[in-house]
Amino acid sequence: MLDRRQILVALGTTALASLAPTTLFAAATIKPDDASALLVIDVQNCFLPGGSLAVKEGEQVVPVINKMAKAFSNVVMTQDWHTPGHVSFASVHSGKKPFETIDLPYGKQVLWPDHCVQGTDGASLSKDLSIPQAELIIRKGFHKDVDSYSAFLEADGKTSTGLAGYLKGRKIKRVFVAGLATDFCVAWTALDARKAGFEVYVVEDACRGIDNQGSLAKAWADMAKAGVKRIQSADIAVSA
Ligand code: VGL
Ligand code: ZN
Repeated sequence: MLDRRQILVALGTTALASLAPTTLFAAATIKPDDASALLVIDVQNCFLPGGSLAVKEGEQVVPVINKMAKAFSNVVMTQDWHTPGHVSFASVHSGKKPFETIDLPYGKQVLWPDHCVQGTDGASLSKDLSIPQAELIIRKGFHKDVDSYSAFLEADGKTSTGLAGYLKGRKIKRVFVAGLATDFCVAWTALDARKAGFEVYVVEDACRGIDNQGSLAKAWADMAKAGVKRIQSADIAVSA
C-alpha cells in the first residue's frame, strides 16, 4: 500500500516529468540530420554595422549562427552579389531615394542604397563567420535588371539560382534559415523553400530584420501561412 506521502511524491514526479520538456526548460529538441541543411543568408559586410545597408543588430547573428552551425553537416551560405548600377539601387533611378519603391516589369521593387557590389569589401562574407564545413556559396542578384532576395528564385519569379536542384541532388529534405535580413532575403528564401517542397525552419534569434514600412510583421505572417516553422537557436541540439 502507498501511504499519503508516497502518493504525493509519485504525483509530483509525474507532473514534473510531463511539464519539464515543454515548459520548464528551453529543451533543445530538434536534432539536424544528414537530410538537413543550414542556409546562412547574406551575412555580408554591407548588412553589418558600418555597411551601406546595415541591418540593426546585424552583427548579433554571427555568434548565434557559428554555434548553431556545429549541429549541421550541411551548410550553404549565400552572398548578395550585384552588378555596379544594379536595378535595385536607388542611385540609378532619377528622383528616387532608398526605401522608396518603383514598378519594374516583374513587379514592385524596393530601392536600396548601393550595396553588395561584386568583388567589393562590402560584398564579402563577415570575417567573423566560422563555419569551415560550409559546402557551397550561392551568389544571387547578379543579373543587372533583376533583383534576387531569395536564394532559390530571382525576383522575376522564374529564373532559378540552382539551389533547389543542388539540395535535392544531395537528398536534403529540411532547411533551417538564418541570417540577414529576416523580412527580405531570409523570408523570401524560406517561402521559396516551402514552394520547392522542403520542410522549413526559420531561426528567429539567428536573424535580424530591416523592417521597412511593416515588412517584418508581414514577412512573419506570410511565413506562418506558408507553413514555415519559427524556432529559436536554443531549440536546436548542439553537442558540445
Ligand atoms: C537584402 C535588401 C536588398 C537582404 C538584399 O539580404 O535581405 N535586402 N538586398
Ligand atoms: Zn541586394
